[in-house]
Amino acid sequence: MHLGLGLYRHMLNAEHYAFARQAGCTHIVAHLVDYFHKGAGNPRHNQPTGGPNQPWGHAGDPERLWTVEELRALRREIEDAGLKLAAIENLDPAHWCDVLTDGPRRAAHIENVKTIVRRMGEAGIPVLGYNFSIAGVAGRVSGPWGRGGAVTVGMDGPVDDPLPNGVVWNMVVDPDAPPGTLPPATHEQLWDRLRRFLDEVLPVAEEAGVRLALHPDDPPLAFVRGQPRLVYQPWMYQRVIDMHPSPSNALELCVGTLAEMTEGDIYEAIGSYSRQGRIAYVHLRNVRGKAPHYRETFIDEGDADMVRVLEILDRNGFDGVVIPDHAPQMTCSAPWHAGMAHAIGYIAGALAALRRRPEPLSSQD
Ligand SMILES: [Mn+2]
Repeated sequence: MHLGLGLYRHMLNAEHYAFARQAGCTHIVAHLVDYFHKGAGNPRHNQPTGGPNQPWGHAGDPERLWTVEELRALRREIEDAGLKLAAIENLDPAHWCDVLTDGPRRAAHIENVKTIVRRMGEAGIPVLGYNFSIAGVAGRVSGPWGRGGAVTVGMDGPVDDPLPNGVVWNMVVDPDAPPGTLPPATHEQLWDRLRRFLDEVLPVAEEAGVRLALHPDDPPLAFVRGQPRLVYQPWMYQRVIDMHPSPSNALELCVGTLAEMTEGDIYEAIGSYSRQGRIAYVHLRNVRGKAPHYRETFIDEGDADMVRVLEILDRNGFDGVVIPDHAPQMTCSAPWHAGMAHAIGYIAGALAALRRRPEPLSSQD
């Protein structure tokens, strides 16, 4: 198991690579989508939140896909800093929103995804994290709810105001969209859209040597903003695995999102996915409560036992990358960095203790 750090687009630079190295990370997960673009009230030193009904920001240029040259340059600068590029996290909704909504440009948007996957293969980037969600990471609120008053995010009940036209995946994809709202899909339609997406893209991913890694729906609810969600209980993740036996059909396992789910047992679920070898990489964070009433917490103060999670992954031979997911903002002049350094240090300590231990403490997982 390897320790990594996820960096937002504006953090993909030498300073943040040095920070990652100094904290003990060996890998980087890179976000190429600028979630903060034109996003008023969405500070860049925190995870993107928007408001319960406000999108993060504006999506990128629909006509400009990431090039092989820029992907290679990114990998090279990360390797030059003594790190490895483990994954690209998230597609730009500008490039594939009609795959999510089954819109009129769906065929072109599927080709966009195939092109990006092929280019990642050419650039030697092994994993593409994605989030097959119409509303995206929406409906959350922010406040001083972490230990000692650290600012963190959470949810205060369902958010079902309909999604306006021109917003997909919590970003503005069409600023000139006519007034009105996006008609709601059904759960069956959404699963069918995923099936068609995997049917079309997985053969390309296999050929390119790229794994597609699905993040569960955050927050995990049956509906957010009137749109259905795909993976909002642990067994639905298994349904994704069962959909295609391809090793390129993998999970971006988000432990915090799993802990927010109302059904199942996260230790059993993580044991099962890891025994099947279907976890591409892991988001590690903790939470108190369950969707739609929960708070993100420091990694060592929530409901879930992070050491037990790492122990399960280790015992089942998981050899991928673990990154801290979101962390609370610590009160200082570098709130994001301090929150991340705290989480990384905690994970590094837990991994060191696991490596020293001759036998796992518990054997029921
Ligand atoms: Mn996550």
